[in-house]
Amino acid sequence: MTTSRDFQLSPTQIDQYHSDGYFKAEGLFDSDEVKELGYEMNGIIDEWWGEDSIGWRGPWRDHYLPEGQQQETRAVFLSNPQYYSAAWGRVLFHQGLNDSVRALIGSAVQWHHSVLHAKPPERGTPFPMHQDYPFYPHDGPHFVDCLVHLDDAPLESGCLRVIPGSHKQGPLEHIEGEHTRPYLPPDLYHPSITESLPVPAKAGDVIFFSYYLIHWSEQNQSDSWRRSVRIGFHSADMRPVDHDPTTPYHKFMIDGLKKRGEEAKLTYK
Ligand SMILES: O=C(O)CCC(=O)C(=O)O
Repeated sequence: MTTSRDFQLSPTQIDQYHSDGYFKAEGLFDSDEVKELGYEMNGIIDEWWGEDSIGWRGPWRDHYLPEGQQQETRAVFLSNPQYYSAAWGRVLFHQGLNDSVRALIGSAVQWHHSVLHAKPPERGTPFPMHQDYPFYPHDGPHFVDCLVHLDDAPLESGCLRVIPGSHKQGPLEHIEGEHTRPYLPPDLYHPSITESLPVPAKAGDVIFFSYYLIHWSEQNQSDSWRRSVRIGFHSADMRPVDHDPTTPYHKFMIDGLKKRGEEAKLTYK
């Protein structure tokens, strides 16, 4: 029997990741795993470790939401669920997820972040067109974001939308600053002028996408929650762009062996 733990990407899926910048792996987490992870995530939110907010802030809201509704959206965000739940810790080493990431970016893989984006029913926040690169710029292209779906995400739930092939442009200039989360200038990139593709998903599906891929999403207008957790992994020889190469940069290795390069050793002195 094939289980989600020995899930293997097909050559077509790997090709799609390289040519389009994304692909969806259906049922990578089986229904028991989704149930456990969803239950633990709700427990974490109920303990109120999560942050309840309107969603990403910034002037992009004027371009994406009708007048009067710009500050009316809701979201629950939470970073690093593995700090609160062992099941979420095990996800980092989930065999199907690790095998997939290795097939996309190579055999030495370092975990970078895990973050919950939960969109409540009816007014769950939209996200503007953006790449993930400006949120955590690194010195190479081999950075993959994995969007693990805990709920079904049909069109009306504000599912992920992507611009296939846009990752080939590399890092683009975003509007950034203290007042906003990074977003692409709406006169150049906006749903009204830029074609994009919705990627509806089911609970247990994972969308893999390059951190250079342009993506966005609409409001959740359904009557159900849309919870997903984005987990970022990169090739272990990459570093944050402003990182001093002679100082250690350690996070969990989830696959393979990290080479030392110029990096300083941790010492016991
Ligand atoms: O899941 C969504 O609705 C969008 C998430 C997103 O833009 C991101 O994780 O960078």
